[in-house]
Amino acid sequence: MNKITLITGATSGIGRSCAVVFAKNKHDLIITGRREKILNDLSKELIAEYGVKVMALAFDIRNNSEVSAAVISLPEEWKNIEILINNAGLAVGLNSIQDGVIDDWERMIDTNIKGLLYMSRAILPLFINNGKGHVINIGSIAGKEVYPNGNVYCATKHGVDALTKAMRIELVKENIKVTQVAPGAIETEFSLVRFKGDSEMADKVYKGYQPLEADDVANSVFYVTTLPEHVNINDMVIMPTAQASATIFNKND
Ligand code: NDP
Ligand code: 8X3
Repeated sequence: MNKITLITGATSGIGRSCAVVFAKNKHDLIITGRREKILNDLSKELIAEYGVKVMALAFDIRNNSEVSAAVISLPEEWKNIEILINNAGLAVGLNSIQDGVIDDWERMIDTNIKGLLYMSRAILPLFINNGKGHVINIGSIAGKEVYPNGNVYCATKHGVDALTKAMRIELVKENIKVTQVAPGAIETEFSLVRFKGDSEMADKVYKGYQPLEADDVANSVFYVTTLPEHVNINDMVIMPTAQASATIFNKND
């Protein structure tokens, strides 16, 4: 087997781009997400194009029984995972707290915080057993700043920021690297999900400036895995050149 990398949320956006970049660089992959057909199609594509091994596992990361069953079901040779990319996540809605939709809050908290914890809880014992590993958590500029109506999404990404620091403190003695990659605006399915399928609203988010592409982030994620054993990047904030903060853009309209 090549080096094994597990990527959550590989059916779209950053996760999908990471799958392509890591496969290109000869990593065998465990790719996850809920949309099974997309996972299976991607899996076939990566095997054919790059000659790597790919295991597709479809499950809902919000459900701890599904997460642990998927990890337990891995054949022994696939348990030698070296890199975990905790990428699956989403924003749903953009409302003030007083107008908030409880179900939206629960989807974000359950996916972005609890899902990342379930996945980490399942994989970290394997890393500890192997005496090494690298966790890369996909945070956000929303985990560094709070913006109007971003409340719960920002709280979940501040949670990812805190959990990344916690993991680094708790895993340093285990020879496990922990990195956060925290991007600004990237054109993916993110805004379509946030605006519940309203493509006009989603398109507006990326108008008048050049957002990041998923590949920009995937290449950065890959870069942090290429450093020498004794070097770790703790935190990487990656922004479009035209974005100075969560809310300040250089837009031409
Ligand atoms: P996409 O919507 O394109 O991708 C999100 C991925 O997460 C999909 O593969 C989706 O898979 C998966 N996912 C969502 N919910 C679940 C679930 N319950 N169980 C399993 N998988 C799930 O968005 P991005 O690629 O942009 O987002 C990836 C990460 O990057 C997220 O954590 C997001 O918060 C973060 N981010 C995004 C930014 C942006 O501007 N786009 C900026 C900063 C950070 P499926 O639907 O098949 O389950
Ligand atoms: C996604 C970026 O600024 O829309 O995490 O929250 S933002």
